[in-house]
Amino acid sequence: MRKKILVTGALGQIGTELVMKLHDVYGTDHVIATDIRNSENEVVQSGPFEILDVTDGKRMMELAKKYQVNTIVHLAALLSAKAESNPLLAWNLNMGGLVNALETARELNCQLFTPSSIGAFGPTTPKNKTPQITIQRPTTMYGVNKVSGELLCDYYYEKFGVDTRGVRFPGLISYAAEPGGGTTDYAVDIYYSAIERGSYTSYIQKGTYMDMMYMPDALNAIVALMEADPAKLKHRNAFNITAMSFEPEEIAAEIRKHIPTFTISYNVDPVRQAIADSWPNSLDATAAQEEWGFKAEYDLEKMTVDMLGKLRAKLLAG
Ligand code: AKB
Repeated sequence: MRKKILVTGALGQIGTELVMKLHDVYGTDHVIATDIRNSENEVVQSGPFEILDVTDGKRMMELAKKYQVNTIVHLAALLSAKAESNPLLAWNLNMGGLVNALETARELNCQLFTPSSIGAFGPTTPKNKTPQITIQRPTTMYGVNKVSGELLCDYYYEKFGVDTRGVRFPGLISYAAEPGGGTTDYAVDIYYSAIERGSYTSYIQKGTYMDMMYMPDALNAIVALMEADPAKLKHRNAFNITAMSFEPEEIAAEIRKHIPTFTISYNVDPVRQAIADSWPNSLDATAAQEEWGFKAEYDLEKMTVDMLGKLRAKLLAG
């Protein structure tokens, strides 16, 4: 059956690009974009758009019924650093929104995709090539939300047969919409700053490795997993995926290949550094590769060429 998809958090970093991709794959009328705010942007102007606060389960259900959707892509969430500055809000929004999405999916028999994150791991997790199944004792509110969300999605599949699917995203790098409130955001900020100022002051300390991925690979992964043959999915939710792992000096060196005078300095933010230190250096994505053919096309070199080119064009256009 052709998918008809309700997307929450459609004006966020992932949603802004995912909605346009879903228009291409499934047709504009088959994608209902929703967000808590409105904005003059192509997501709002190019197809169905509705205001939705994901903590309002009644409204989510009404919209899902109104448009007769059979799939929900639930993206609305507070990211790690923001969640740490307001843990109770994070719990209410991240968990309340997910429960509403799961209940809507259960009642209307929808497939549900929702992302987990490298934030679902903690300081006692093996740091390198972190396995698919391993110790998960995160020390952040965001991590607590993500682990709870993974378990809740497994529960709704086992108990109610809801077709839940998800990946653990690494830091996502993109030029269309800026991320907000994450720990890995430095790897986006650095490109803006390189073009606009020729230098960057990093809030993450040199030597801190984290997994990262360029947005086109993240979007392909979402569609590939949503379309994957359920008979082949042993894990279903929270698949480890990654494209690259680097630390600030390495991304700076890559940028320097294109902007030779570029410099990086450090003014470390203790909160975000502590979060980064509690996360893995690199994930093992074997389960995603074997069960639904996950493959990333962009490494640091290829991403930097594309990112600098696209960002320059965007910033020039004003
Ligand atoms: C964050 O930094 O909070 C996010 C994530 C890795 O989930 N980008």
